[in-house]
Amino acid sequence: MKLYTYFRSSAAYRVRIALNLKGISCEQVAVDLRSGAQRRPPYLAVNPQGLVPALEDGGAVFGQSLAILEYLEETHPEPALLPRASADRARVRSLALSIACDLHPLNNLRVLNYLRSVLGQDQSAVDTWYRHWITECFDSLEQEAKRYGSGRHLFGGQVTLADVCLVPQMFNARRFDCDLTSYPTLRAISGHLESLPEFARAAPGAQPDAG
Ligand SMILES: N[C@@H](CCC(=O)N[C@@H](CS)C(=O)NCC(=O)O)C(=O)O
Repeated sequence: MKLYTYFRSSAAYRVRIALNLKGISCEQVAVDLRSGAQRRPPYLAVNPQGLVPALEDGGAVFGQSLAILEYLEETHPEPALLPRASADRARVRSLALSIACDLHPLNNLRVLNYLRSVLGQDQSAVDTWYRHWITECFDSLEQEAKRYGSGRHLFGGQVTLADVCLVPQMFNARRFDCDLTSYPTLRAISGHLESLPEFARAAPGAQPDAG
């Protein structure tokens, strides 16, 4: 397998965590988002969506971290990152999607660049935008974490796809100096997960292209 990744990409960070949890060895190819490599022909030939991550396996290449996570879950079922019962699986997907579909796309690099360069917003306005969407998502996620989590996981007592999405999003929130004092449950869960070797090895600072 080959993963097209960038150290600070939270979507790629999700996939790195899942690969580590499932013990899958994978070649990593760095795509430098700072220089715009994701929008140049060599990478567009790999992934026409122009975003990282992309995963190559057995001649197939596809993007979208959630599709990749589901693929890994189907091809390498152990350890399972989705619970067994259908309602529990739906809950975990719902938690993961609230981050991956409702929050992350609003704060993506290309959106922030568009706010700055096309709509002429200054850094303070961009930061306000960023923090607003973090708050919108984390307010509800904190309540759901209390309701469905164990204090160490967003759902139940095992690592799930929801946790795989949470930790990179917490990293992003800290990077943008978001105030996380209102989210003690999310902070406790993330703190626990980040101490696990599979999460630690996937962290941005531990990647070869970090810098
Ligand atoms: N929904 C996609 C989002 C992928 C995505 O937004 N990746 C970001 C990095 S986290 C990216 O490549 N951004 C490049 C850009 O905005 O130009 C996924 O989950 O894979």
